[in-house]
Amino acid sequence: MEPIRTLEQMKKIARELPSKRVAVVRADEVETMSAIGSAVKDDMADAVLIGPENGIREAAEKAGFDLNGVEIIHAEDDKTASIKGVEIVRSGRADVIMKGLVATSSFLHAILDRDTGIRGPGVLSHVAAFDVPGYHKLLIITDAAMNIAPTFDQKVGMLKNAVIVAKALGIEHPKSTYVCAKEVPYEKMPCTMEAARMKELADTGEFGDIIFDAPLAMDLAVSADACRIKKIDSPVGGDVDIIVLPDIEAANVLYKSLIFIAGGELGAVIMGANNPVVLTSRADSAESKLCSIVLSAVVASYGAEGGH
Ligand code: COD
Repeated sequence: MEPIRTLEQMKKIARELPSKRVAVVRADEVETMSAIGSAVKDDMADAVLIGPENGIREAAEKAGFDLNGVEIIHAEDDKTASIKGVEIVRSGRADVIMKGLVATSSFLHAILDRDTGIRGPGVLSHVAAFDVPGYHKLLIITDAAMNIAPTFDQKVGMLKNAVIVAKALGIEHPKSTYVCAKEVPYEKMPCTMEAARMKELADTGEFGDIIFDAPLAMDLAVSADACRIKKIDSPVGGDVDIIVLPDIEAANVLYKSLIFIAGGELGAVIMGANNPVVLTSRADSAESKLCSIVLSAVVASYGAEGGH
């Protein structure tokens, strides 16, 4: 499969794949309903909607989504809806779980529950694939929304999760880095030391057949001109696919800057659970919400079929 370079290409691939089923927790919200409705109408996903039934029907009417043939599971409150959603995914009746109007913490705790949840063996982390005017391909960043101050081991898990997303997008040898403020290890900047440690680990093959170089500053990761001017010869420089960021602040600032300054759209997914999880941000556009559903469906197809 050719690497997917834009979100439009990703949607085209999703239409060609067998539809994955998305369990939407508290679907009684117009924005969520519009996104899932667009994905269903455009043959990119199927849905099961969980939450107060009247609210779901009202939201669907406002979103212009015909619920004929769509399964609705009534659940009055956040906790019940979250538990039901997770149960449906656990039992294999859906492939992806999505957060609607439910509070983030109720939703994540149902997923993380050791007995009834769908947590996998590793870290859960947020992976966002950006389509940004001014960059020549998708730019994958992690973690802007889940891990607040990740340890080194959690960052290792974050990169592994992002690599799965890259591979699901057809990027066989994702060029990856840990972005810092400097491109040489420097004791006074702990991130640069950590990035150098990640490079040592990458050299042992811990991340599979990716191309890894770090530390790199942001300009060097995305700009070949910057590499030339600064005389940096890096196999990742100017052509990065995946960027690991030091913490949620750095990643969230980059995420919001790519949207609000650079005009980017994105698809995002929480990886590391047994199924992809969609957790959109209120700041995401309708298109980005749709692309998050589509990205999660593409990742679910990749997981289920061990490749597309
Ligand atoms: N991966 C795997 N397991 C995890 C993870 C993770 N990322 N986070 C927590 N767990 C497990 C723990 O091992 C433990 O077993 C259980 O879950 C509870 O762990 P706590 O007590 O550390 O977790 P909480 O409840 O304090 O916080 C977990 C959250 C994901 C809710 C927390 O990290 C958080 O609030 N993240 C930011 C979410 C957010 O607000 N995002 C939107 C704005 S950017």
